[in-house]
Amino acid sequence: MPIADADWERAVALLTTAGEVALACHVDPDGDALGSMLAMARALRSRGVEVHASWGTAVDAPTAFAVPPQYTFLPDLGALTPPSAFPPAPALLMVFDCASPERLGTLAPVAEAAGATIVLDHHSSGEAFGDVRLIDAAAPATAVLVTELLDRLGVTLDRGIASCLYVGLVTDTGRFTYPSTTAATMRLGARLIALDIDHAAINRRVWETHSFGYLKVLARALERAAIAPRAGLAWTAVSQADLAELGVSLTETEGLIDVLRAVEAADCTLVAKQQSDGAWKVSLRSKGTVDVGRLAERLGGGGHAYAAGFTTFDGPDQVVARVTAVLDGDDAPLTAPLVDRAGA
Ligand SMILES: [Mn+2]
Repeated sequence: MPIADADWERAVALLTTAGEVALACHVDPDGDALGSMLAMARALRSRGVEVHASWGTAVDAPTAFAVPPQYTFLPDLGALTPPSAFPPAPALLMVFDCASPERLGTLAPVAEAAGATIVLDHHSSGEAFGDVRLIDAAAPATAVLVTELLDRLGVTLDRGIASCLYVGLVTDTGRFTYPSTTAATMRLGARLIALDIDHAAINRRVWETHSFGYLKVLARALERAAIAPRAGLAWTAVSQADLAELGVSLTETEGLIDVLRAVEAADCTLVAKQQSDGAWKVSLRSKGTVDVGRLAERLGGGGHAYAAGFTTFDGPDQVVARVTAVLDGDDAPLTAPLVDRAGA
């Protein structure tokens, strides 16, 4: 459902009077979470607002506060606030790309304590939270919603803001290839490129630059990949041992699932990645037949029709058994057309 004008206006009113704003995105930020938050931070600073921008870590699995290597070219990273210095009870908090307060990890209590919270997100599932909810499940990226908010605030997009928004857009649309991509998505891409961003360098850095260790992790993951033919599922797993032996961080393995996704025999792709606390973070992708968002919900997680996930302490074999049981069942979650491409 599109966001009501009244909600946009409430967000604009809160932001127009705020002298200080705290911004947070989800733990283990991806390109959209990070790009959306950094774009907003830069825009607010250009208006003279004092900004604190950060993200927490998983409550049970503390990790260092570090920008994933593929995003270290983004502007203003030096102005990020470590989570330990984040204001515990800001008058105004903005939350990006976060379907539930849990996804804020160690910063979740801030959403409780804040005077007002504005949530910008495009996940269809999750626990409703926040005072002003700018949520559009049809939006291909949170960065699209940030752009609309900046337009409504009358912010002129500079090259830095445009680079941040472009990273959010290009990562969550899989370089404009996922079904959520519409004519409007391409028009926004064109608008950002017209602002003289170095889109070729951004794409090379985000998609085509890896450590040698990552290629070795990829080789292991592909070696152990398997297909469950009846369910149409291709799957693999990456353990903490793989990562430790090859000196690779979890955030570096974000693109692994896209490699596996190429398997023709599979409509559905699953990658289980072991977290530092031993839990397995399970990512799911669909090429269109299965609604993996609803699949993930049945297994305690959530997400979008085409990209979703859940976390469990069960090992990969048990995870695959549970997922294939749902996919092989009579009431397997199938997709309905999500996007009105002609209208967008
Ligand atoms: Mn997103």
